[in-house]
Amino acid sequence: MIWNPTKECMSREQMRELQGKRLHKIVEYVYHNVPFYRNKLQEMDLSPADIRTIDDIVKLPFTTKKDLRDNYPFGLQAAPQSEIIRIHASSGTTGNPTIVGYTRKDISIWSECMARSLTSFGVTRNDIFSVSYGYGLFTGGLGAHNGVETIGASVVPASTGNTEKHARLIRDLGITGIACTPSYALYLAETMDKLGISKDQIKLRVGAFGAEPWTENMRTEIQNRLGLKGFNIYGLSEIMGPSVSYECEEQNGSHINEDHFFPEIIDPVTLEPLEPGQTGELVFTTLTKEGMPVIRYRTRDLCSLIPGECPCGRTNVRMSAIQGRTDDMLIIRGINVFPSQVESVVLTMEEFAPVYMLIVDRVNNLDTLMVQVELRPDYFNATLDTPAAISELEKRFADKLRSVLSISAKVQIKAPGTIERSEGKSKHVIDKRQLF
Ligand code: DLL
Repeated sequence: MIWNPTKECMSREQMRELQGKRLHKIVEYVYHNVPFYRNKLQEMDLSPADIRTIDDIVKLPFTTKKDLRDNYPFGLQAAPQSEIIRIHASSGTTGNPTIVGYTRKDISIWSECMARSLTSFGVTRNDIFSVSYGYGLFTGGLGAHNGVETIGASVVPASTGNTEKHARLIRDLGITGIACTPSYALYLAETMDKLGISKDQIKLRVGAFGAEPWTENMRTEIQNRLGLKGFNIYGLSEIMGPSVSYECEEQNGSHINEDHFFPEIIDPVTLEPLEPGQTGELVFTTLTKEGMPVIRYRTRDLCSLIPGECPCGRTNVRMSAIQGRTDDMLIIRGINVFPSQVESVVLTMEEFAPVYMLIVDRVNNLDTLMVQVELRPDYFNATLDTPAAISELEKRFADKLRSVLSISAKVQIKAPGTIERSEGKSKHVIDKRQLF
């Protein structure tokens, strides 16, 4: 089933024409409403009149996460505040999160994209569907929720946490679909084993998994343990949230909602466009967004675009699975974490030297984060013989980290000089998971 055949199956010529018209309109819109873009265009001697077809996109400047940070909180917002009906936020590389406001039309387009995705996964109004992405500032929960309501299935807003209760609800309500991170799906399977709930006592048949990288091995394991078919869903807060792209039954790449989000692949070093099929950095331009449109946003995600027709009938272009990132962002339990956020906390505490290490692992299908930090020699001598002081310091550090990262971390305070130094670029992460 296809939710919107007109938009998901249009000819390539029609799509490019539509994209060209929308690009012209969005450039005109940001030029008049966002001084940041107007200045950038003027510096390049460009005016909206220069952008007529989708091929003109290469003339436009890129936007980066740093631009969003520098314009915190509302500097890139194009619509007046009275038109904004929802605000989401995602982790920034330092203390400030990235703020994204949505107008009513934005939310309605997002719900439509989410409905396209769920329909592609085989979800219908007859399903009982649990949304187990976190609700809140993260786009996963509310984004998926609106899509389920749009197609008319019964939504169970389970969110994350309280997994035992959730497992029982899946059995007792006969829940047939679930949206969550792939690692949460495995954790759920484990919880069901613990509770003695077997695969034949539950009716799950569809999973919408995303928000973090996952492998084909993970897909097979989740499918075997929960008895469902798992589909990939991709998105990012700066562009929309879940449903920027989605798999179809062919499971050979994820179709991009390219009437709303125009994709490009560039060489992350030269910034030159790459050919279809080549792997590089994914760049998106929002073609219809009103709240916070972005022009050529560098996602830092590495993947390729898959040329050619898909047997499912959809004509919108597909992207491969994400193969890595060009920056040091980690995704831990579905939450984006930058080592620089940890550094910003370390620097606020005078007891610590600016030497730290994040150790990420996956234990029983749950991501774990341990942060090691070194005491400064003067504090080391002063606190050595008072274990109570060390544990008070650990607690203070852990609390500060939790408030900045939005996830809890184990902390380990180390003696001066004991965290390994690297000779070249300093290394702050040991990731023991095998995600790509
Ligand atoms: O993770 C939005 C989302 C929610 C997508 C629920 C899918 C499902 P952010 O928190 O801004 O937004 O994180 C965006 O997560 O740039 C990728 O690096 C990664 N990511 C998201 N989906 C996938 C996926 C949401 N399916 C960042 N596969 C992105 C691999 C993914 N990585």
